[in-house]
Amino acid sequence: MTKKDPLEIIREISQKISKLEIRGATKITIEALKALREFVKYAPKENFHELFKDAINMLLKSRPTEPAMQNGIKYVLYTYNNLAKKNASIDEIKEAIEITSMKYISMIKHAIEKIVEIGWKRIPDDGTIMTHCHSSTVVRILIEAKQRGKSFVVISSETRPMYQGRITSRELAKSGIKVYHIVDSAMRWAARHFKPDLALVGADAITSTGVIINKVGSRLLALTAKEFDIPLYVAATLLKLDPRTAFGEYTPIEMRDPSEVWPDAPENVIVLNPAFETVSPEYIDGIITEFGIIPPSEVLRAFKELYKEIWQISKEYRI
Ligand code: RI2
Repeated sequence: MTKKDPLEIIREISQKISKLEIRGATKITIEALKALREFVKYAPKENFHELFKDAINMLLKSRPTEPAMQNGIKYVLYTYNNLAKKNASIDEIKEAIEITSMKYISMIKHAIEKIVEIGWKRIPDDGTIMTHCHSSTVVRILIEAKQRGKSFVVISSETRPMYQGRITSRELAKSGIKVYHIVDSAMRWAARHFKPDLALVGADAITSTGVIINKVGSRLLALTAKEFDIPLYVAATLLKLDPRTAFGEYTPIEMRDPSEVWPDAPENVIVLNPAFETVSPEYIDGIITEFGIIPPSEVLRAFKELYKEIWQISKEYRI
């Protein structure tokens, strides 16, 4: 085995996550946990505890609005703490970290499979669907619906400043789905013009009261959907629920580098770049989760039922 700097593995992934080279809540989660597995392979026994804590902190800081990743990391951390308390050997600890990381990865993959299985049936045949940004969950639902023989059109907004909407449009078009690609500010125009049957977005975070946090522009879509009576659905695993919100805290909204919006903005122009925004429960007709399609008011109950262990851990680790 060639020697690798274990913290370098984590640093590299964290930077890729911060720079959006790895992006999308589900992908970030899987890659962060894979990196932890890789880290333990190379971490030396002598200062393992110290390095492990640095690795965890680096990953947690990479993107603040990603509870699916944070829940996974807490899950691994819990295993680590239990064994460290019992003075388990480093080999035992390493093995347990690897197993727990893999377990969480398969939990999230399994959750997405279930969501796709449920979600494709909601796609209206011969209908028009509006979406925003790039959610791998939403794209998978749409592709599944297409493969099951449904015919529909998707309106995809470009998602300034990083244009994730182009990824959506490209992936859907490649799967033979007809796509209309619009600028974000044409959302209302598109809704009036096409009279869509459904709006469907992903989520980065879900709060304990069923508020959804998703790419900035999602609330504009929600307001548009409300105005034209278009049902709005959110497709997201309950692993994106931020348990801290049940204990009084807010999910932080990531403010990104202004240069993504305007790299050479003139002096005295203050460029703001919030990455996400909230969509309140009153705009949401249903959340397509691995538990089924549920109203926002049911998310905490469903999370507690499905992920008992993670809920217990979150009560202990309010990080
Ligand atoms: P999946 C993305 O954030 C979008 O906001 C998308 O709706 C969300 O992650 C969920 O994506 P970003 O990483 O987990 O582009 O469904 O900032 O792939």
